[in-house]
Amino acid sequence: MFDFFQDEAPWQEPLAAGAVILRRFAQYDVDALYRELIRVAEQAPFVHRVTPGGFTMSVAMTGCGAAQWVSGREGYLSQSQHVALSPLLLHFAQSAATAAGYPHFIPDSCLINRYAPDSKMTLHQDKNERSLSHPIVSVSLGLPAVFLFGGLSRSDKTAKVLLEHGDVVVWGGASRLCFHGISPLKPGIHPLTGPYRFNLTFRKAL
Ligand code: MD6
Ligand code: FE
Repeated sequence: MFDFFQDEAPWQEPLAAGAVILRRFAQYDVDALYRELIRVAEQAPFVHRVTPGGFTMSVAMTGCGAAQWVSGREGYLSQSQHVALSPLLLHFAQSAATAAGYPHFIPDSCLINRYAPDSKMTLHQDKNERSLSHPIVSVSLGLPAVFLFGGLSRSDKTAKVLLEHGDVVVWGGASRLCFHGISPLKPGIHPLTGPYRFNLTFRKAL
């Protein structure tokens, strides 16, 4: 076992109304979450999707659960053939949501993003979920990345926060439609994930 965290207790950092960073919340679950991610990717390999504008995304994606992301324009597709959202993932997401003040969150889907060096996520809103009254729980694994968190309009100023291995962001409520993104990933090697950053986002999509 690697001692990534030197037994630092988790702490919370408010990000915006309804949004909070749970620093190191996943510290005891990172190995199990990573194993789950590998298991999902063995059954549903990572792919680089093409955006509605015709650009191939630098981030590779997979996922599990009832709904899989298809593209910005098509939104979610309910799939009969899919990798199940495991009890471990479900319970993890619910405990993070509860810690952030959303005790009734029942996700049905988990999207998994893989960032290699220079991969980025341009500013976007997550608005394809059927009900926006549910929060999103986001877990970062591996290399650190700069997370951009803006307002309800694309041109709003963005806060820049570093998300590190084991950090969790939960947001809903007034912030649910805030624009956000990830700056190009700096190259590095992480003891668990090697040259990658992974991000798991749990949602109630359907
Ligand atoms: C990422 N995250 O952290 C990208 N979306 O790699 C997201 O796009 C995201 O972290 C909705 C809610 C939480 C997120
Ligand atoms: Fe997003």
